[in-house]
Amino acid sequence: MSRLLVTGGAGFIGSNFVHHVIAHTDHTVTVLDKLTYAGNEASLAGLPEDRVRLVVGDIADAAVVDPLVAEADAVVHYAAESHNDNSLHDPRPFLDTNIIGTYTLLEAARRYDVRFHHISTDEVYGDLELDDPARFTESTPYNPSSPYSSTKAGSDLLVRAWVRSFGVRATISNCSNNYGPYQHVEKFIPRQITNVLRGIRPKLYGTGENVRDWIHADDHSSAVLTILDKGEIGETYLIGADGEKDNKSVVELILQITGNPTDAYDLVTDRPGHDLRYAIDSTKLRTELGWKPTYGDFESGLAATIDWYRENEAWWAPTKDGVEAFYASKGQ
Ligand code: NAD
Ligand code: TDX
Repeated sequence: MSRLLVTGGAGFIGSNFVHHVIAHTDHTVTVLDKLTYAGNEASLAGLPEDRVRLVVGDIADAAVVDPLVAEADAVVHYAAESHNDNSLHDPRPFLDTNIIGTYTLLEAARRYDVRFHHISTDEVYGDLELDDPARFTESTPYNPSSPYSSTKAGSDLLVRAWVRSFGVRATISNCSNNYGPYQHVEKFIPRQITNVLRGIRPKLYGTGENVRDWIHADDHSSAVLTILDKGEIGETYLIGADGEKDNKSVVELILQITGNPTDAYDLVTDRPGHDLRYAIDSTKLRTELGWKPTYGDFESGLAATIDWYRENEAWWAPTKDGVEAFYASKGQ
């Protein structure tokens, strides 16, 4: 049994991880989360109070971070400003949280010699051409495109430096696009699902040809637990489930599953600097640590996610109108 400190545990992937940990291990969890617009206490509802505790605070505040890290056996660091579109509008919070926040946690992990796992993204590698047979691997050079991905790249490099220079016992994982329950409606899949549920036409940026490599958040969680358990200190592991799909196909699938005409969507203003394609080669994680995903079928995972949003309107309804007003102001 271990005591995990999970930063950003009230966000999308962090809360999925906390649910996964409670269901599959006997660890206890302290969530440290600032509850920004993206954090939601309701995502942790129903979890046992004797195993999960929420501390509301900022990862960039050493006075909050230090005692929590000191009492933990391991830190799993999910907290971030995570939305590319927001980073194009107002980059500053991305620097404060993703860079200074990660630095503050690393200093605490160094001070108290606590095992650290850093959650990152495939976006640090930039993008691929649609017809490029290559996929990202652990040795692909960093080439981030947006303020979001450049701050995530910076945070990864801080972790590597704290391992090398100070002996911090850290690992890093870079995962592809996640889908599943508890994802904020600003993101692509929940935005389109909740649009359809509200009778609004889905909105595809540009031509809809951009490709993302989808993995269910629960598979991401099992991969992170595997790395915590068996990962080698100082190593980076790419997490992916061979789920490449272009955005247009995803929207068509959402329309089809919900019984709508598959061409009932709008093409809208493209995202500036929009990465064309991401694709992960997760051979290292699979062969060295023996992990494999369990959600093999994207269509049934997507159908279950649509059901979740249909059944949990109270979770997303309060944020929907504000998100749509923000996008409408940008022609999206
Ligand atoms: P999210 O925006 O849903 O959640 C982020 C959480 O962090 C929120 O609960 C928020 O309140 C909290 N937070 C933000 N700033 C904070 C601060 N200063 N102090 C404490 N808490 C703070 O994000 P997500 O999609 O769940 O992403 C989680 C992590 O996974 C991020 O590090 C992201 O880069 C990474 N990631 C995401 C994806 C994806 O597809 N969403 C893919 C790969 C990696
Ligand atoms: O309304 C939309 N229409 C649309 O076509 C939105 C919101 C997005 N898109 C496109 C842009 C991307 O090609 O869909 C794709 C996915 O967009 P996002 O959900 O914003 O995700 P992305 O930019 O790919 O980044 C995500 O995956 C990697 C997460 O938000 C990041 O945190 C993670 O690092």
